[in-house]
Amino acid sequence: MNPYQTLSSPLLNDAGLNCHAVFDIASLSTDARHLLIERCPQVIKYRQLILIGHGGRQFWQSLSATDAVISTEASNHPVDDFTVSIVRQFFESECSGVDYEIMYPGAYTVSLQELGKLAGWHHASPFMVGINATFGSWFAYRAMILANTNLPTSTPVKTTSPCHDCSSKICIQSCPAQALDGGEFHLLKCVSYRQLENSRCKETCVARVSCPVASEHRYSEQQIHYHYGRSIRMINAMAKR
Ligand code: B12
Repeated sequence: MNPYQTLSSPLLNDAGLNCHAVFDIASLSTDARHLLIERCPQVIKYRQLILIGHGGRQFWQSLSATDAVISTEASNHPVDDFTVSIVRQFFESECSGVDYEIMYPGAYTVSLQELGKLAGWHHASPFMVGINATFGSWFAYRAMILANTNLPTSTPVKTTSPCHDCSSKICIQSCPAQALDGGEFHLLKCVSYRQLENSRCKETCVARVSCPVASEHRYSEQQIHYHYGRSIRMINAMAKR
């Protein structure tokens, strides 16, 4: 069990949705509550906010074992579809009759990384994706749900950033776009380099892959290519507009 796995649900955990944080909305800071209300007004109808993520490889293995075709078509969202179907099954079987709404995946623009900070999952890394001591950067936010549940609230996991003790800063040196120079992430350098014909980061992130933290949890090549393939297609589409 990892320190973020606070719900014992076999449905979630067997699907690799093994990171959970339950917040009582009324106990959030006033600032966080206002931001949430601004971004998703429905918040006022619910008691709890549940953040669900995956850490490590199990999620992809479980997704691959379903009939979902892991398509590279931008219109197809097997990761989100699989997550939503597991979350719905979780509510049907383990929180039956409870009102809930899935806000992510969806159209709402709440910062998942800010929620991850509140949950103690997220430390900033030089390469923009969050990092934590258990999974390194090999975790992501898969669902955010508002619900009238009475689940036990989770205590934020307190850890220091693994980047703190990293003396080599190999990610900064290995970025072919020099997009991490000076310890800051330069999105434009990253994105412009990724769009080049002979880019080494078209369907991967050389800096992220070079990070030694929790490399045993590193996604498979197929999963890395899937996620970065999607983001490069989104970037290319935005550039054409
Ligand atoms: C836009 C986006 C991108 C854009 C980046 C554009 C940019 N300007 O940064 C693009 C398309 C390039 C991108 C790519 C990728 N992304 Co992206 N992306 C996002 C997205 C949708 C929003 C990020 C963002 O703009 N955040 C800042 C915004 C929300 O700030 P804001 O509106 O100004 O809000 C501020 C305040 O109002 C306040 N706030 C807002 N809401 C709330 C709520 C609370 C409670 C509080 C306290 C505060 C608060 O905080 C913000 C200030 O920090 C997030 C998902 C999400 N909804 O968070 C994923 C996300 C950041 N991406 C993610 C990933 C993994 C990637 C990719 C690696 C590919 C992928 N999809 O797997 C690539 C690689 C990036 C690269 N090197 O090229 C992950 C990171 C996971 C992690 N472990 O940290 C996220 C979290 C998605 C996920 N499902 O997990 N991405």
